[in-house]
Amino acid sequence: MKKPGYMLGSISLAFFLFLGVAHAETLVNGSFESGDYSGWVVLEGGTEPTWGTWGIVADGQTVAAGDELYDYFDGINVVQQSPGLPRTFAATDGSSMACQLPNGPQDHRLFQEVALPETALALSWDMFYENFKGSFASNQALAVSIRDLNDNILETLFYTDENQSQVLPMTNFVYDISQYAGMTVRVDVLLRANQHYFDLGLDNFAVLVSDESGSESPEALYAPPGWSKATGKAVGWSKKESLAQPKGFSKGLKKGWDK
Ligand SMILES: [Ca+2]
Repeated sequence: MKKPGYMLGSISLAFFLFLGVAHAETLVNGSFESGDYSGWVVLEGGTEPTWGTWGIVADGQTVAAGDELYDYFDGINVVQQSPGLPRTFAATDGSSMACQLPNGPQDHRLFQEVALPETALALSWDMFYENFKGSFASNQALAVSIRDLNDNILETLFYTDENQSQVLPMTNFVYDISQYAGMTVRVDVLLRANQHYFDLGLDNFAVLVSDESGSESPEALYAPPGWSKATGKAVGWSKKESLAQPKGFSKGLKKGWDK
């Protein structure tokens, strides 16, 4: 018969192993430390190359109205016009981060195809936004979704519904994606800025996996705010079950902001 202390130790170790999480290498350049969008696909709708900028900014960099910022989609420098400027960017991991600064009515996407390991637990990332319209709409919205390789949305993890504020400071998000473990999926950000300026910043995407070594990844070190130790589920943000599929990825409008 085992001693009570031994039993307790076994239970504690098993509990620890089950709860331990660590970062996986399956998602590459999630912190944009390459200084570009290596590993990612950036897209913009419409035909106006200056109506959106998928930029990379350095930690501490200030972008002012009238400054040029390189757009990694169109491959040109774009003069920035957002009323959110000047803005000083603060990376949450490393020395650089991603941003999208719309200048006119356009859709913008950023995604990466990720082979999730069987041990995948959650997707974690840091994000800020500021919507100058003052309200959200289907064409004035921000969504972070898991898509299949045919671009079908499997689950929308975050969506700017009526419960979300118009201005969000840099915030860590963590969502349970364990149901997609073993699958190759697209980790996808969609910004639809068709009515007004809508600034976005992103950093530190990571897939959290269960840590079977149990040695170097104490759960307390990795579990970000919002992660429930009790359930292994994301808390604090409501999941939206579905988001209407954007109609194509078209077309921007050759006029000012939609009313
Ligand atoms: Ca970074």
